[in-house]
Amino acid sequence: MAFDFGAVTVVDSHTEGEPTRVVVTGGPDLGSGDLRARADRLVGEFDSFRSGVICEPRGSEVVVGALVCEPVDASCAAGVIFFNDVGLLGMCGHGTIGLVTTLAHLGKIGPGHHRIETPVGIVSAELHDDGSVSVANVPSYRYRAGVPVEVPGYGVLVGDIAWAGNWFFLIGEHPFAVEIENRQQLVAAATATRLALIRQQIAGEDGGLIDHIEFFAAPRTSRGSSRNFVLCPGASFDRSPCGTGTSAKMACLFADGKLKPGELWVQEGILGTSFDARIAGATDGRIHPVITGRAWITAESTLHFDPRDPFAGGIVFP
Ligand code: PYC
Repeated sequence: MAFDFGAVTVVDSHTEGEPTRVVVTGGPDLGSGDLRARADRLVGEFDSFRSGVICEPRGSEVVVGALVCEPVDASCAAGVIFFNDVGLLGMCGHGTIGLVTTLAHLGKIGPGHHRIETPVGIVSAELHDDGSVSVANVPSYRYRAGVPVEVPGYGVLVGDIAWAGNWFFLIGEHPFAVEIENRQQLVAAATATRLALIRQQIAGEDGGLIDHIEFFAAPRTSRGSSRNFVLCPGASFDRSPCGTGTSAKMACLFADGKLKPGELWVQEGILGTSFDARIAGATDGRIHPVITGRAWITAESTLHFDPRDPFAGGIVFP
């Protein structure tokens, strides 16, 4: 694999605790196809670039990458492909907040509305004067409710399956303490649940892989509506309340008649940070979720990929 990706410059940020690394310049030539085709090409032909940017020693399994691309739709400010230590993400709410904050930091956009193309559709983001960002995610819906899954070592867990730019399994009733101190047990239980879903061939519509597992608990604060823990694809958990996970939760609440368009939903994450969320409207049973949060710039760097470096493509754990 040649590691000639030009000068790869990145801006790092965190959104309510969850890191995003935006690749601003450099990277492989993915052609000019639609974002889905370019994303498939990224992991199909240039996967060492994905792992080199995200994995140790340059990053870690917690980081979500955002490769800025030329959009196909000229009404969009940017196109973006999200990825992490194990592969692609369809959409990423915290990552979009990080991307918008980064583009503003670089002087490429100002306050106002911006359309952004992703492999799963166009989202829009509003950069507010106070620096917070509201993301209007892709239409989201609950696909199946109350699905039992036998999880070895944990018994039967029952969850809903929802789409919000990624596939989620959302579990409200469970024996786990949704506390940061309990993260190892949460990661183990959520990983066992994801494996059980795969083995029992429980999937999203059209066989979509359910790669995000979400546990819920009562909020910690009087302002909060709920608290969550979200296992991301791979072995890491979302430090933020997860933008797509919050969208999936609102889709389930809407389907149950428990959240109406316009009502505020404050989703607390495992670190105690929160997203303010609302359903902007609904079409054919699909909600239009809007998630608001903040990101903070943490670094601007140039990444080096020396072909003689045995870990130029990152350390990829088996
Ligand atoms: O905020 O949507 C999100 C997200 C997905 C995975 C990590 N964060």
